[in-house]
Amino acid sequence: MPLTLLGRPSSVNVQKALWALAEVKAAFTLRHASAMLGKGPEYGGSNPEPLTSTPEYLEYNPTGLVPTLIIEGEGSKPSQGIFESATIVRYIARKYDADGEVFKCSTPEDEARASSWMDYCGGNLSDTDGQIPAMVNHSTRFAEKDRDPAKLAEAVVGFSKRLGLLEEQLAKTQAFVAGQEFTVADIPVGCVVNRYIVAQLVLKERHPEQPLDGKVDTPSIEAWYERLKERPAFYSAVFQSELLHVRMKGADDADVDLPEWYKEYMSS
Ligand SMILES: N[C@@H](CCC(=O)N[C@@H](CS)C(=O)NCC(=O)O)C(=O)O
Repeated sequence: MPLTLLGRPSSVNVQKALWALAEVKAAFTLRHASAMLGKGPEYGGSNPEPLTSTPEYLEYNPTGLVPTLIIEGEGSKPSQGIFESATIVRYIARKYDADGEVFKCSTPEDEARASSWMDYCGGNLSDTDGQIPAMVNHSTRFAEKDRDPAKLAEAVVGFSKRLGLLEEQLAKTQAFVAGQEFTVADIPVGCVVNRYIVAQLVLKERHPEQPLDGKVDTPSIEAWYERLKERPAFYSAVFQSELLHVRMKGADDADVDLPEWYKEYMSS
């Protein structure tokens, strides 16, 4: 069944869907959709009537947010929209990796272990008094005159203090979020942590003088993050998307096959 993903690769939640689709090598069409298109300095033009507020879009995703995955209807079967990034990731795993070759979640208990961390990521870990948006706003989304390296550093330091549980878990597993194997849990958590790591790359390259006083060390998270970077699907769908989003060098020098949607995004 043909798939269409609606969203923008600069969204941390869309990156989750892009990464999962790339892991299972599912064919899909990316259609750019966002209420933000035209608003931030990274986008040209204006978009007073975004696709995401049309009745057609809201039929598929009543939240009006991105991502939305559309399973195109066939014959008498109507198209179906799936929303909420964690649900999209779980659907992709179930549908395109039924044998658990990529995501090692074969029993209901494995699935529940992974799901706990996904829900934790969507709840407590991401509910951060604006730290996650601040990381991207002060790296790229705000007009240059409104970006404040001190605020960027404050968001990074604040978020590092929220990573205690995850650091403990990864120190225990010494491998992946839900245990010894890569699972769907690594996807949402990896996308959020990627934003945090890339914010630090921005600080290092553009504001090396900016102190990061109080930042908590997270060695097990960093070791896991390096393991994620070895996965071509993560590298292009998440790491490179974010580098491109914040206009950092190195976005196109990876030794991996870039997906078609990514090449189009780069040249748009
Ligand atoms: N809980 C939702 C949150 C979705 C969400 O907040 N998406 C943001 C982008 S990260 C959004 O749609 N922003 C407005 C837009 O881009 O139109 C999910 O995980 O899918």
